[in-house]
Amino acid sequence: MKVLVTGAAGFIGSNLVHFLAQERPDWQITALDLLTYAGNLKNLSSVLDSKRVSFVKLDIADDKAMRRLFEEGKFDLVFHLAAESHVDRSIMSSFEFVRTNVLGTQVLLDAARAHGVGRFVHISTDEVYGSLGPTGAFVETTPLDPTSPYAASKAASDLMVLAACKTHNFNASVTRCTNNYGPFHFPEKLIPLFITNAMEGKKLPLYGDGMNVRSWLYVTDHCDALLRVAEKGTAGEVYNIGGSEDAELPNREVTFAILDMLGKSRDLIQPVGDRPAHDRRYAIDHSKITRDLGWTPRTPFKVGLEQTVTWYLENRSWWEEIKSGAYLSYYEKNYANRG
Ligand code: NAD
Ligand code: TDX
Repeated sequence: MKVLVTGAAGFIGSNLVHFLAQERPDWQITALDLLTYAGNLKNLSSVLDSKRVSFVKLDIADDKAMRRLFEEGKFDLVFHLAAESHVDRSIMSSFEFVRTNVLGTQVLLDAARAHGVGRFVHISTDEVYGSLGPTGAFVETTPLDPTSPYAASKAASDLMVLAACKTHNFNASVTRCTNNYGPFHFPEKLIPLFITNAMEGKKLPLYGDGMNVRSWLYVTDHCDALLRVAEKGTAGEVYNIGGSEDAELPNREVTFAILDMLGKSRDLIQPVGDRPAHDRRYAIDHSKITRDLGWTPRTPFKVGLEQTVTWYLENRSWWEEIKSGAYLSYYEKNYANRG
């Protein structure tokens, strides 16, 4: 089986390559990534030693390069994760979000169809559904109502994938998951940012009243769901993927849990101005993937968070290297005017 993983040097992509290398040892995996600010080859160093995983640095929006890659690669299966993924960055500037997430996905779809790829899994997000009130959960038929430019670009890419299924009988499925957490998570997102800031004795900038709710999915549980969708999912279907029952929490509770695990004071919390159009709550009803593909999340939030905190404690050089240079300019720009 020849498999392409796009966005393979990012957070979920690198975890997926590790997971597939372990679970499907006979697969030949091509790990593709442009190595933007969010991509890091170190995330793949332990699997790149093996002959079963190879790396290519390419831009998914480069039509010629994608057609050449697919012609040579003869892939049976594609997991498409490459994306610009941070909401705050999309609010500062949306261009790369449309280029990679929308145009890049279409280029990839065209190349995959032209070269007879048998199965395509498009990794999307619950953010395409917009914001929930205090009760209820997103189901696969919830109307799309994205609020951020990031979420809008993901919604557009989902629709292009589903259109290819309808128009061209292309064998693709779309997955929409909640917030992931775990090793190799870039420290611009809430959990890795707050763990590493707390370790450095820096303030934890909590947006608004800290009561926005997210449902947290341990990244390995997500990878398990993606493999099931690839192998047993149905063309043209959307699958929601959600976290464990104890993982739906307001941001302030997550922040307290991180500080408690690190033995740090809650005085480190700094309430700051809110994100524009900050979605109040996400929650996923994942009964379809449980019923059809037998998947449920296995990692309770406390266990997953402890594993994650331990990983950041043991891999200080990984995140210290990231939190320098261009990262500091981004940080300054994003947090400067929040009060
Ligand atoms: P990430 O930002 O950590 O990784 C994205 C990777 O894509 C990076 O390695 C980057 O270099 C690469 N990339 C960006 N533009 C590219 C291009 N033009 N060509 C090739 N590679 C390019 O993101 P992540 O958190 O790992 O998210 C992976 C996917 O999962 C994304 O599609 C995201 O929308 C989706 N998702 C993420 C979460 C989450 O909580 N992290 C939740 C739901 C869905
Ligand atoms: O400094 C911060 N302070 C803060 O209070 C940051 C970075 C975030 N937050 C809040 C905003 C959200 O309510 O924490 C929550 C989580 O924020 P992010 O980690 O930025 O994630 P979110 O915006 O929920 O989006 C994530 O999940 C869905 C991923 O970044 C997306 O790629 C994915 O699609």
